[in-house]
Amino acid sequence: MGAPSSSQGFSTESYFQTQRPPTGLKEKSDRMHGFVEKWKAVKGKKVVLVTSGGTTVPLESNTVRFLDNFSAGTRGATSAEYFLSQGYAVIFLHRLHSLRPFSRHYSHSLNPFLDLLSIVPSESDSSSSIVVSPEHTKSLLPILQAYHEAQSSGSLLSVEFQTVNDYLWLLKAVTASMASLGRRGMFYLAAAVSDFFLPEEKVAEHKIQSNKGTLSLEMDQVPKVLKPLVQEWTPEGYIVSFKLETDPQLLIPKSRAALSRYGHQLVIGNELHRRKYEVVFVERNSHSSSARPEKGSGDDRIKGTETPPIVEFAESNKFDVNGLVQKEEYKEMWLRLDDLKDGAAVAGKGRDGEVEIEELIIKELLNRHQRWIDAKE
Ligand code: 9Z3
Repeated sequence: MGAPSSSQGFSTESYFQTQRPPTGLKEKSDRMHGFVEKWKAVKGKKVVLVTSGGTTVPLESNTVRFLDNFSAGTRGATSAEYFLSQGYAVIFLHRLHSLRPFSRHYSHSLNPFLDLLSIVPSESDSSSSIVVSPEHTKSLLPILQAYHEAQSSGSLLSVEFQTVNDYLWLLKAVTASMASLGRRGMFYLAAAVSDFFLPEEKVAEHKIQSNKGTLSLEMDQVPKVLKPLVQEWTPEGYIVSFKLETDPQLLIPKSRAALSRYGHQLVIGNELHRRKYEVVFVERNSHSSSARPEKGSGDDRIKGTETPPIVEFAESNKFDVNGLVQKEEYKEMWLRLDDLKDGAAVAGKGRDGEVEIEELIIKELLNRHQRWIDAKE
């Protein structure tokens, strides 16, 4: 089958029929499959797929140039840590060289790890040892303990992608494995996935030469794989997608549109500049019709959160001709850190002890995921 014309766009099916799988797909898929099978055998263990970081779109097959986006993978790496701390087994599907759980606290730009270390000269000979300076030990200790715990229990599997094509193939493969978990599987799709790509047949083989003057590109739309993911690949998984906007006015309408289009459980909306301090959970009201009805989702209060965030519920009501309240189809819940400082960035908890919004997000998701599991029983 040939590739569709640009005007038709790629369906998910035609995408996977025409675009080649990345090298290493089988090995990575097998690792993810083995991980899922291992944890499936542990009664009650929940498994989450966390996708993280940006996808690239190569302009040349011998790639010198590619399109990229801003995401460093902070949301994904931070969230993975909190999922681990809540007892989940985590598949961390992330962009090559993006931030990772635990090591993210010591990124070379924010907190270079060499700055943590001191040299202790030996008194007897020329050998010296290296220690973590006392002022850093307190903050490093819990991170190191959690890291060792994840290592020794084998509850974190990290798998890398680079291009949007890698991402799509890996997502499909891991979803096929996770489907067998039924409702115990959660999908937390935080990667910043390109909306556009260049199909194989449009990609130049060699470095594009600049002597032709301007460069024009016509890109195709990346197929909306969330639809088959929700409706065919894993009909029982608990699926959380993220919606990123820069225009705050669009955040809720677009999040609602995604829910109605794909029929999954939850969209977490975030605006680019405020994403570290506020997000909005957009869900269907439990009484409204849905492809995947969510039972018992009426009580959305935060439970067990040590530092309460500012939470707002917005459930706008309409009135019918008789003046009776008609519930809207969607509801929104804002999670906000209360230490907003004129839009200044809030540093990660590992360094200065601040609350991170991902902690609040994951605590909320725990409740929702559990209700999703319980609704089946
Ligand atoms: C997000 O919205 C993530 O929260 C961020 C995290 C990418 C903003 P950082 O890495 O940023 O912590 O700096 N992810 C999803 C973005 C996305 O591609 N969403 C699609 C869309 O908005 C829908 S799946 O259309």
